[in-house]
Amino acid sequence: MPVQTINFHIKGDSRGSLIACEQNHNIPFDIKRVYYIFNTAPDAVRGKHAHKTLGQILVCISGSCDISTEENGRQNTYYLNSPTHGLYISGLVWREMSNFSPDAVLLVLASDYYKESDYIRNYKDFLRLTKEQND
Ligand code: T46
Repeated sequence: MPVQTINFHIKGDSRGSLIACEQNHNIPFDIKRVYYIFNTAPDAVRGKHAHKTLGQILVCISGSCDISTEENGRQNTYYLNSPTHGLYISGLVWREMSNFSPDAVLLVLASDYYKESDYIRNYKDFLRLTKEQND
């Protein structure tokens, strides 16, 4: 499945909670890059692109935001509001992030380094590539 929700196992005790992300254990790829998005304007819409090969797990470790996805004609919106849940996106998936709360910090674990050549930033190109993939 190109878009999957992930529930992280919480190590908790009387002091609080801890979640560990380990490559090829609970994260299904080698983690080559970590970035985080914060201070997002309330009306901002980020993303608006797909990737050719990148796999990513998105976790809203503080606050909340919406992740809208489209793959193979299927559209969904996921409300991320917990450090205990992630969204795994791989394959040809158009994604948009919006509705960021003022305290939102969106953490992203990525399977590869930043490569602009992996981005599909034109929606018509995304639809064409989706069609080619299905032909
Ligand atoms: C994605 C969503 C969820 C870098 O230099 N290195 C990086 O690793 C990244 C991610 C970005 N950048 C530069 C490229 C742009 O000049 O930072 C600037 C903002 O990047 P972008 O407009 O692509 O950011 P978003 O929030 O629209 O998308 C990002 C990721 O780029 C993308 O892979 O899936 O978050």
